[in-house]
Amino acid sequence: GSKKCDSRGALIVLEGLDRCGKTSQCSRLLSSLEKSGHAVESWRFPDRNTGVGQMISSYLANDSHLDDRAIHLLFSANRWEKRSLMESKLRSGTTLIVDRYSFSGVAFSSAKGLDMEWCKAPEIGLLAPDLVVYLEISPEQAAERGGYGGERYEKLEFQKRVAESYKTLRDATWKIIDATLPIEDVEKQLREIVMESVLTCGEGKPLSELWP
Ligand code: NYM
Repeated sequence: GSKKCDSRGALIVLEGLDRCGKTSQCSRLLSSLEKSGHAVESWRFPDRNTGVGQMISSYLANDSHLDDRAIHLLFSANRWEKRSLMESKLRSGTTLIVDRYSFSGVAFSSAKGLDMEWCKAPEIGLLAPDLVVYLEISPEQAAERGGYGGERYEKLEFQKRVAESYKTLRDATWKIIDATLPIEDVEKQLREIVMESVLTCGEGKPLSELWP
């Protein structure tokens, strides 16, 4: 018979509080995977380049006001509008490193007091990541790092609640890295964890959907 081997790229998600160092780690990881010859792209949510993304961006800049549930659904829609491209990239063998995903959606909105199950519902059916890496830092330490950019949510009291939400959300499959370690050490740990996941997906691990 025909042995099925659907080699594909890995869906890697990085999560964490604002100022945890996710964005620099994503770009370091991208160049290191590129250097070793992997097909890889770096994505981020919110993707501010789409129409929905522009509404989100103006909300985050405090240029517009939106109902908490309305903005939550826009963040989700912003992932839905990228879902089919995401799937075709993965199936064609490209690994995606994604800076924030549904977990940010749930953690930030539930930190406002919205019910967590309600927050999770619109994410059902999006692609499930093969790996979630949480860059852990206390809200206090994150706040000390060169200050926040002044966007909505970038306040110590709010970040404390986001940290609590992340704690509720995370499960045994998440990999936690101490984000207060030197940047090179975080990079090295991250690369090792990611390579393992890339390998498994290359061997034909099936794609699945949220919430597993
Ligand atoms: N954020 C991000 C949400 O509230 N919900 C989401 O679904 C996503 C993806 O947007 N403070 C928040 C977290 C951040 C803010 O993200 C902008 P970034 O990574 O700073 O561009």
